[in-house]
Amino acid sequence: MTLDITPKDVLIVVDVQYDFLPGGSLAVAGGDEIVPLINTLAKRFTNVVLTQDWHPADHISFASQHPGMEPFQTIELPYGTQVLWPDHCVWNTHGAALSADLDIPHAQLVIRKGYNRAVDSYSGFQEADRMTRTGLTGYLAERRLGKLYVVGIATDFCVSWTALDAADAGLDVSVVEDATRAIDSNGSLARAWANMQTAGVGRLVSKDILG
Ligand code: VGL
Ligand code: ZN
Repeated sequence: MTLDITPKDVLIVVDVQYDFLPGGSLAVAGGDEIVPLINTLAKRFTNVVLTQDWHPADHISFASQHPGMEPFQTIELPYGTQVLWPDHCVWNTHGAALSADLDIPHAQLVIRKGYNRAVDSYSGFQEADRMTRTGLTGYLAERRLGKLYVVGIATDFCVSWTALDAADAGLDVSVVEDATRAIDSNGSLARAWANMQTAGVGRLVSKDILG
């Protein structure tokens, strides 16, 4: 059965940026493969929101800021455990740009996140301190928008954190699995799906929408 996408539903396209695509500094395997599918899905939606990871060059999530530490190790920060990353998505660099292969001219909002040096922000809704809001909840409420469908990169970080926050806000949210790709560091992908299942996030494939 094909799902009925209404004019009130929203596709959230997470972090389809060069640094997360093959050749980028935090390349996610197969990230480029999902771009055509995301473009096809986006044509079914009246409302598309894009997110864009957008860090200052000295961002606290970068291993380069912590002498002796390597990417994918973790540190403890005031807001909790932080995975350290290669430098990525530094604002105004090519790596931070949205892929030019995205063909979604009708996208209406780009949420930038991770611009505060001392706090990471995987979710499109709030920073990792779980206090600082991006405004996306208010935008969706004011526009009276409905169900959310989340696609993009990376399934186990920015996609799942965005979906979990949406569920937490009481929104109806699903992840379209074949339109995502994962980093999968230290079991993060299995953990993300378990957390999403517990939170009531739907798990779909693109065929459920496209037929
Ligand atoms: C992301 C790690 C660091 C993501 C962003 O888009 O999933 N992952 N920054
Ligand atoms: Zn980042």
